[in-house]
Amino acid sequence: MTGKKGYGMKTKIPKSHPRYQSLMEREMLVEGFEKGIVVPQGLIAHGRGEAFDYIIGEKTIPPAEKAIKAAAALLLLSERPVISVNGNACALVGKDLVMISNEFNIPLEVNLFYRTEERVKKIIKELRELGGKNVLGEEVVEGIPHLESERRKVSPQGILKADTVMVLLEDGDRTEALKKMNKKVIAVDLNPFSRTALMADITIVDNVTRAIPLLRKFLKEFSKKDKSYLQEITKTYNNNSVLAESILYIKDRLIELASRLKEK
Ligand code: PTJ
Repeated sequence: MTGKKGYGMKTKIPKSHPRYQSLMEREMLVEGFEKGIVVPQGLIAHGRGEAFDYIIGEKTIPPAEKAIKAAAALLLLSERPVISVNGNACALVGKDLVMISNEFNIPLEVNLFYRTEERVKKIIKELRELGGKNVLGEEVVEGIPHLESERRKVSPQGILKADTVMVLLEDGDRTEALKKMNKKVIAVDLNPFSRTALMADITIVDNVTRAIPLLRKFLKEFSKKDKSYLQEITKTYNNNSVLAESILYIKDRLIELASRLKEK
């Protein structure tokens, strides 16, 4: 990858670099920032995510895979699922989200914490240029009660009437508010301690760049299964115990890394 103008893609990042994937994600965010899709705060939020990703070993850990399977089953069982897209999600996994949306008839709704109408338009345009057929978020109502942030503005065709909302890199308040509206919430958040992670019905503790392609794979696989198979997955899924598994995974990994150092 070599570069255009601006901050992004200036430096050639060799594919052999041990941190190639992580560095490329930064480039995607910087490019999104230059296009006006990602906010500067989004760059900081990604840094927090990176730290957790480093700790889990930058791979999809078994509890995350369990949560992704449950998310695929729930999305297929839901009558009106919606995927909420913010700036970071668009920059990192816009194309994958568009493919999921088109293939499984799940609308994408642009919903921003740092909302400006200009940014909403830019993100909608980007998702449409990536092929998105059902992208909402421009015509909104103040639909989420007791939520003061800009995220309260939702589409009457999308999040307002959704039974399941998938949120990526989220702040905790809206998850709580969506739960109060009796909606099911699926969250992707590398931080297993965040309020979003604790409040959601299904929390995927994984990087969106791995979780979303894997979700697509399970959606494809599960769309061939019957309803009772999917219901069994959602019925037996327990988010608290899966979250606990993620935290214990981190604990065991840290102990192992520390013991290896001591043995040296
Ligand atoms: O585009 P906007 O205006 O809606 O703003 C988006 C941000 C991300 C700035 C906004 O939602 C925000 O401030 O989020 P928070 O409260 O910082 O929460 C983001 C969460 O996502 C944190 O818990 C991070 O650990 C986590 N995170 C960051 N990068 C990733 C991630 N989780 C999964 N994959 C990532 N790549």
